[in-house]
Amino acid sequence: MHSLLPTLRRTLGDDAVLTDAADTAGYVTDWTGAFAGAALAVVRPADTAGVADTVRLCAQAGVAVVPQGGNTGLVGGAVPDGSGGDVVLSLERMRRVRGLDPVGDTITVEAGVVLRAVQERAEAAGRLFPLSLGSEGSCTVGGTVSTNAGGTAVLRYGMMRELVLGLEVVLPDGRVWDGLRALRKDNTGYDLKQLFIGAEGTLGIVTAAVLRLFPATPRRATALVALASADAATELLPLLRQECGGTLTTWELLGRQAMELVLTHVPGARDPFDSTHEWYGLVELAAGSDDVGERLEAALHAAAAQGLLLDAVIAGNPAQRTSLWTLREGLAEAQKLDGLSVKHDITVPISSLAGFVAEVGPRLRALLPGLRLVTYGHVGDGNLHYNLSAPVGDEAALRAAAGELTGLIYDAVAERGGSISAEHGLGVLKRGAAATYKSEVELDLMRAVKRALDPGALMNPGKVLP
Ligand code: FAD
Ligand code: 2HG
Ligand code: ZN
Repeated sequence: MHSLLPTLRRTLGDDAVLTDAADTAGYVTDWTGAFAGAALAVVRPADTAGVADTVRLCAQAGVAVVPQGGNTGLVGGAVPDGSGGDVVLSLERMRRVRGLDPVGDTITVEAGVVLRAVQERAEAAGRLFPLSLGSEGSCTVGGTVSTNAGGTAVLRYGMMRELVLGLEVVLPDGRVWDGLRALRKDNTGYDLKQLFIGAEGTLGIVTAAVLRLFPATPRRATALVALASADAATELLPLLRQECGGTLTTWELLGRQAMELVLTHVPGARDPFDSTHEWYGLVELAAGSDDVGERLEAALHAAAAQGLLLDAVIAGNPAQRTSLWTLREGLAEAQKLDGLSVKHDITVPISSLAGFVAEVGPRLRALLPGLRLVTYGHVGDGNLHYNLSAPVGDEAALRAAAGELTGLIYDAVAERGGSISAEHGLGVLKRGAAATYKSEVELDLMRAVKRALDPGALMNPGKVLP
């Protein structure tokens, strides 16, 4: 037995240190099933002091630490490699809400608090915490900070980076940085919290955060629209902005193949249109007291008058709204249930997005006939999940062609000044591609930051940095 284990048990208590394979299995395999490793132990401290003790003891023993929240990440960042030599540090026992300030509109929460619990706590106080993802019932504050998560309300509220005011972080040497400030203005040199947001656990362990709250938006208007092309989706955006103003919260896109997967695999999913369409858009407006229903109808009439819409269904009640959202939020699960897929979480300038779709699809199908393009995403932010599913019954063909298909997609993204990761991060999945698509100067700066904060390279090794 590694000598670190009895020390960790003495310091944190026996129940905080898991080593049996049956107990650690859920922590060493990721949500997609594509990344599986092994751990020396899974350590579950109950407070910041326990996280600091764990990191310090691991550093002294030369053992690497892999931070983990809800383990819903999609790039293999939260699970250890196959060596069995690393410790997984789970924040799951750190679930306290430390405070809510209704005047300053902030909530201070520990890293293991699940996103939905933050939303619910804000709602109970008559406020809104707007980050919204399909995984919100399992993903955590620490994970969403560390991946700079996006989701379906970024158009209005921004990504997690824009929602964080302060952080508490355990540094790689075990010291605690108390940056839990609830200030909108703080120009005292480098904005250190931004280094840890999106760092995917490679620079330290987030133990708590101060998050921004917003006025509640109980009035909502939601519609699914049928579109002739991806072009129509990007052309509609300025119109929606103009007609809906600040109430426009969501503008999502789904291709027909995506719709088919969700109809096939998600119980209760139903196509609300009588005929099939190539593309669909999900639009939602939200407000405190505005009549968003009227605004949405006016916007859809204006869009139809300009020939941008083929059809539209407006949710008439909360159940119908849920049913429209199921078509969008069920997609990740549907594609997983369908079998092998290759994910591309990409972004290009919105004005280039339709051209990207029109050009790249046919080139991919020419490389692999029968390839299913499962395209969906946050079109209002220029972010597509440009995912691939195998030709029916031929996963081997997709496996064999995956490298070439991904290269073609990433080259086309780079040519348009886009990014190979819009919101999921680099993790293990994309760290090799980052070496190709990031400049030497950017990579040098990233390595310099890593060396400065984690000279022993013990924080989530093998992730993010090529
Ligand atoms: P984990 O998966 O546990 O970890 C993610 C990364 O953060 C890892 O590198 C890990 O080491 C690190 N980390 C975790 N906690 C800490 C911490 N306390 N300190 C330091 N590092 C830490 N993502 C989006 O952006 N938008 C979406 O719309 C979206 N939808 C999704 C839908 C589904 C169905 C699923 C399964 C995933 C989706 N995701 C989405 C991806 C994922 O949910 C997010 O990346 C989320 O932020 C991960 O949170 P987590 O707590 O599960 O983190
Ligand atoms: C979403 O927007 C998520 O549904 C998941 O970011 C995307 O699974 C995916 O590729
Ligand atoms: Zn997404």
